[in-house]
Amino acid sequence: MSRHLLCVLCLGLVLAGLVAAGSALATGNTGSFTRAENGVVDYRHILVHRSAKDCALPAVASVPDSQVLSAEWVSANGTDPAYCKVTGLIEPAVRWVAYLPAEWNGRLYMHGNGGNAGEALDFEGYHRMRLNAVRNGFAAAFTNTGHDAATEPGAQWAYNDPVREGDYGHRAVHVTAVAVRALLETFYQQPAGHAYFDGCSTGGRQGMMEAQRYPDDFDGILAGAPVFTLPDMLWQYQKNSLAVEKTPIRAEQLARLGEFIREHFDRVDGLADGVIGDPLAVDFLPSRDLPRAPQDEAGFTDAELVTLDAIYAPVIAGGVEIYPRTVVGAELPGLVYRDWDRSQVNTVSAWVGRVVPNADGFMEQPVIVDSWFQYLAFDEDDPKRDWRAMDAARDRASMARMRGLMQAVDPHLAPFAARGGKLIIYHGWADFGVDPLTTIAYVDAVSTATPQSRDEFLRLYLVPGMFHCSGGSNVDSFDLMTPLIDWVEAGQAPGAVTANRIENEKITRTRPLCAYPAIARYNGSGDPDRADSFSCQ
Ligand SMILES: [Ca+2]
Repeated sequence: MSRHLLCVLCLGLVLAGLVAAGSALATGNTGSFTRAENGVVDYRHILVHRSAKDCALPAVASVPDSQVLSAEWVSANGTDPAYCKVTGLIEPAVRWVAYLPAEWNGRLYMHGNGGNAGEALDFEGYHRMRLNAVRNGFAAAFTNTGHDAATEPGAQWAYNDPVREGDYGHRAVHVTAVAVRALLETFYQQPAGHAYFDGCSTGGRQGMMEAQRYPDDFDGILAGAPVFTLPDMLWQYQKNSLAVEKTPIRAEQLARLGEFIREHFDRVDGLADGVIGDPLAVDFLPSRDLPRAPQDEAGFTDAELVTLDAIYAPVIAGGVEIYPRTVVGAELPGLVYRDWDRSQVNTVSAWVGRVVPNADGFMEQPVIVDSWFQYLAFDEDDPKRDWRAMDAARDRASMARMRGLMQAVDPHLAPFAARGGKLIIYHGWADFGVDPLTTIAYVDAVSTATPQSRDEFLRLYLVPGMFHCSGGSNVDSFDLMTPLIDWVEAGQAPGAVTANRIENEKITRTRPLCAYPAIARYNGSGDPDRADSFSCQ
């Protein structure tokens, strides 16, 4: 009976993990091309026309190093334009899909993956991203990175498989970009004039990897909330998971924590709006600052304060900081979308489902660290490895090979900059899954490592209150792709970009996103829900 119960729990955990992976898939920001009319470059101008007769398999089958598996003409339907859908395979298991529009603007758009990747090529959220690009005239491409998450969930697919680890790490996006460029040249009888990459989370890491390793693949790269310090980020997840396993954070205590932070730190940026606009100006240590039980009946116990101190602390291994401290902001409730559907929304803290159980009792961080520590973080895999028993100071050296495959921390972007490449990175200040301080540290490192002025090829936009890639307590809908294209093709460097908060399909707030290190400051008067009441300073 107890064994049966355990299995039911096991299954529940696996299913919860799949559900979480599904939602992580769709955490990509979907604002690209939404402000096309603001662009200097008219990328909706059509250069080449194709029809169903051009979409026969023999006609598109010749792609070097790639097997073309299918070609299917998809007729226009309502607002969806007609396109030729082509799928292919690059050995050993990198599957790709490309949508080639009947009316082509001469450009390639490729979007990235989420979480552990391995998504189905027809996954609805990504299909919609590609259609969005096709609607604007782009050919659109995507790869599963060389494994299938449906048959091998979590990181199991990487068990003793360095080839697929390398495909997921960096190779799959590159070889797909090369293959689809060749396909475009065959189909349209002319090469793509410009190519763009758009990804968040794992997709953000892929974008940075492309700029660092394969600088010729893309002219413009939009990289959101990049998970680029793998596998070191997992030590942060391990630290948090050990802490909450010992003393959990109860839901009512998380609410009190959020309330304390709002009450004490919301105004630090000059405006009480429920958004921590300048987290770097906040100094917070739970055991020093929070009210204590039992003196305060709504206070925190000593054990709870130990857990909270651990969550906010950096990871130090052998005297070296290998992952930064946690900034405040993610505790506050904000919008969380269900899968790719922004109309299905929940309002919770970003801690929920990560280090505090969600309604299904699921927490993502221990599940991720468990699977990755067994199959994808260490140079030697071990399905019996207990994530709790690992020690960063002792065991981090055993990640050297995997760091080489997974991390995208090389700040030397000179080749990318020299060929005219432009990189825009964005990151939510209230991203509890991937610390925005890692991204800031990278951008600062690029400034010193690359001879060209960083202003000429790299922008960072930090989004106050935004969770991982989207959602949160502030604005989260913005089009950085249109300014990126203007930068690449018209030499117009991006400045402040207006972002929206959208609720029930209505814009309820606009704010400027400022290029780092500037911060959007309230002017002291005017509607706080209007972007023109703020200045980048
Ligand atoms: Ca504020």
